[in-house]
Amino acid sequence: MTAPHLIAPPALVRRVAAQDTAQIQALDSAHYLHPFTDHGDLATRGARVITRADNIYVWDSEGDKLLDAMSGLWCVNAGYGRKELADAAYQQMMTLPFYNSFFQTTNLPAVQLATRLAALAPVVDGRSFQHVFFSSSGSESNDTNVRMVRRYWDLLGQPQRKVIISRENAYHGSTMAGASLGGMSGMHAQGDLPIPGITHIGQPYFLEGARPGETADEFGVRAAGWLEEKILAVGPDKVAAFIAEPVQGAGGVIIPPATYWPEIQRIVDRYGILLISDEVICAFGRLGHWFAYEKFGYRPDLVTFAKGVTSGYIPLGGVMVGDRVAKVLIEKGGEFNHGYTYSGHPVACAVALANLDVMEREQLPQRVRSDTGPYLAQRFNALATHPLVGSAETCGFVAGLLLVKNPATHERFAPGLGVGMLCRGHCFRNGLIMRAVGDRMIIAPPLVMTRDQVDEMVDLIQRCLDLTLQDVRQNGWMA
Ligand code: PXG
Repeated sequence: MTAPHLIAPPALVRRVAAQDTAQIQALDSAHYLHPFTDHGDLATRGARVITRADNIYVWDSEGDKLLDAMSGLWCVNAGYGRKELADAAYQQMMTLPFYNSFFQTTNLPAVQLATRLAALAPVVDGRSFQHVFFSSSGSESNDTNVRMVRRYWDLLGQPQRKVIISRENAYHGSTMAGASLGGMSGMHAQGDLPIPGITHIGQPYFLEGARPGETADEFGVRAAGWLEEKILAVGPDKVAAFIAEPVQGAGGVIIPPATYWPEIQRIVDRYGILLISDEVICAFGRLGHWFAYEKFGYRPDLVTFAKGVTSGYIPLGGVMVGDRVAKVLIEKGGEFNHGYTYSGHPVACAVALANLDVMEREQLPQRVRSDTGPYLAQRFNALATHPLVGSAETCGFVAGLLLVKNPATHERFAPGLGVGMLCRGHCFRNGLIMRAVGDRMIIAPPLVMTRDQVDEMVDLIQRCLDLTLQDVRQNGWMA
């Protein structure tokens, strides 16, 4: 593997003096409203100030080094400190920093990226993705999806087909449409969501949803069956599309049973509804493939992407538009009254092209698929024997483990105890960034991680689990 390069040598990186931290934190809470944050609470603690990063590590303003097992926010697939991505942005800014793609104009990086993505997206059963619609984020891309599927059915003379079915505990973004498609009750509770025409079914979470004695395969078929029940309840002629993440990310790395996706495919085919694969997290090597639908073998009509397409170096998202939808939009559509100022932004597209160069040259998806992914599985799955862990699973380079009171019975801790947050605190203090979603601890490491670094990460996780176990026992929360 080529060693990643620092964008600037450490000596040139502006060091934040230790005494600056408090000042930055004060300005932060005075002026900066953070996403998904309780600001009253943040003001009392002070935000951690991240100052620089390289490879799989980030540093804070106190000089602490952290192994970033979350790739920023599921996005820095190629790792930090990639000079060629920075160079691509610089070159493009000096050549053409911006031009729009409205009014019958285009730009070279956008054309090149669309062409390259069309070639990368696998053809399944003769269905290919020859077209791309660009946005700047996953949320915007899912707004595009809502407008595009409704337009598609309008053009086919079925304007009553408006309903999009999604799943509880899904995450599809934070715009009005994104949050509505998502199945997060806390988001729906703020702002009168979901918007009309969006409805949800249960998630394929075996540990939570299975009946006593039911196998994972049986549960997978039953969970997919909820889609058919919902289609019948809504009325098959009113359903436009089903949207789902291949593996739920923000919901806590929920990996569906092997039987789930084939059964979903059977159902969407039977009723002729469109299938949207939201691969904002799962594409670009995260599950060991360029696109995750290939791993599970289903045939989406639309694929949402963002994050990993630029390894998070610059905002870019979009929708891969399959032949079925593209044909109708192009041949019957006339003008599609939708688009963003930054659709096909030349700098973002140039960075994406450089990122794809890195990923192809270093064969990152293949490495995850056949080398580091299986190695992570082997090391991570062994954590299931820890006295605090009820289950530990991986899929490519995402992984989750459930902290439980009793691993034999999977008895949970009372939700108010916050055992996941306790564990997350130990991780931060021990140099590891790992997320807690309730009592599920989750990771999505940079795809450049080596086997040695997998060892380093899993050893840190093990230590933090031990420390959490100590606390839990001291508090009398388990025997
Ligand atoms: N779809 C999926 C599957 C996502 O994971 C989005 C859409 C929205 O993308 P943008 O770029 O608009 O944020 C996402 C984003 C978390 C977390 O807590 C996850 C995301 C965003 C913020 C927090 O894990 N995923």
